[in-house]
Amino acid sequence: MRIISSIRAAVATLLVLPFSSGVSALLAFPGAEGFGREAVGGRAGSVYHVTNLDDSGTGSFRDAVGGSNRIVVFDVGGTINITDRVVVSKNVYIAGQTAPGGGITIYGNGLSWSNADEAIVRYIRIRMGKGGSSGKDAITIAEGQDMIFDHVSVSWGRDETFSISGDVYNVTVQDSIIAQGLETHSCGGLMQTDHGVSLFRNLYVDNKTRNPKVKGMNDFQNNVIYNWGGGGGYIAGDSEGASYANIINNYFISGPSTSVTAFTRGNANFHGYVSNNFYDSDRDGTLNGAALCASTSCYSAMDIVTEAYAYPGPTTLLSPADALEHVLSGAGASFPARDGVDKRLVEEVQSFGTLGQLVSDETASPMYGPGYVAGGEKPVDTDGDGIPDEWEKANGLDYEDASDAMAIGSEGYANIEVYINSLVQ
Ligand SMILES: *[C@@H]1O[C@H](CO)[C@@H](O)[C@H](O)[C@H]1NC(C)=O
Ligand SMILES: *[C@@H]1O[C@H](CO)[C@@H](O)[C@H](O)[C@H]1NC(C)=O
Ligand SMILES: CC(=O)N[C@H]1CO[C@H](CO)[C@@H](O)[C@@H]1O
Repeated sequence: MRIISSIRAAVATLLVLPFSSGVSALLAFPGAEGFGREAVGGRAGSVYHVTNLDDSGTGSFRDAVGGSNRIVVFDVGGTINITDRVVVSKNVYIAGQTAPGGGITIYGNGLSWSNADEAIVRYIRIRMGKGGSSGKDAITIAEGQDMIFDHVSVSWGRDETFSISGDVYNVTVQDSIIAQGLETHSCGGLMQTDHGVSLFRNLYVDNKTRNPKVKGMNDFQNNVIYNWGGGGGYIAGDSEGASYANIINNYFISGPSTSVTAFTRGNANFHGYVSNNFYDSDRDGTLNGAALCASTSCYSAMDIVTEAYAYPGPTTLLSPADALEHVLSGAGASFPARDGVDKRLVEEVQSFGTLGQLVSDETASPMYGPGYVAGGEKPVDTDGDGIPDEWEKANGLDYEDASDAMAIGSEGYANIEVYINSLVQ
């Protein structure tokens, strides 16, 4: 098994080649992978401090992401309640890992990254909820290019929870939790674009259907899918349009709501390279899945192809069991710590079949809304450039000179990026 995994990892690495431009462009951050791995974020811009939990106005999250070319850092932690949807601008790096206390939760409505090219989004919770706009997603991307979502927790979408649909190029969603689309639609999300979506090491949990629904060009590796409902787990296209997907080393686990098998609604237009996807269907409280057979009987009626598509894969391909362990220990906004919602979701998966439920109101038992997120204290930052004094001193910067934060260092990153990325390496 280990040898097979490492051969696969080597193959995955080779597969990157056809997609590199020759000059190796800078990764969005160390560890960025897949189609969205070269997103630039706010590197050529300035630092914006979120200084309050207000819905709008100076120092608010809405104001922070409303302008382009920004690296957004958080001087406060806690829950930001939003009434209207938030629209994110181009070239914004949202560095949720900088928030003190329990980190940041955005609650009450959803966010749009449509046309927010070059987005980097890390360690933040987006929990839409029943008060959000009817018929809208918790996260929507309808147009745009080069975006990476890393360690994001997204839940309670009223339409889809995380939806990429339309003229969208080169997006990655990695190490994230996509959970509990609200009834009655209860959807994990559409992932449909002909121009590249990578989904690596994510947890899809408690959605009736579309966990996800894939169309177009898609790379689905090392994900964990738990407690999908009668609408389906991985929906293979279900359409006329052609799809070309890798589906490798994922782990599907049935829960109390699961009534259909892992793959549904495939047809001959859906071309899938499938390898070593595990399925634990017995809901017996222990993890004991096995690899799905590599034939159409296990993969709906998709067209199974023999060679993987040459998409930019994960640097390290995990076995399905290791992927599960990795996802349970770290997926979602897990720094500085997971919130009560994600803890509950992870416990559901760890019940291996017995916990998990219908949610049409996130404030009712057993979820109790977004929960309490501690505020915390930001570290001392004399020049107010977003980099704490202690780190500036330890790394040869001047803690009384704010201009060094956006200066580009030898690796090609702005100094503040080196700091914010170091928090979570
Ligand atoms: C998407 O990425 C591929 C390779 O990674 C690149 O060739 C293509 O130009 C990118 N498309 C856009 C619109 O950025
Ligand atoms: C946001 O709403 C939640 C309850 O839904 C509450 O606990 C929290 O204090 C609110 N946050 C702010 C900043 O008002
Ligand atoms: C959270 C949620 O909506 N879960 C759904 C999962 O699917 C089952 C079966 O369709 C539904 O009953 C659940 O509501």
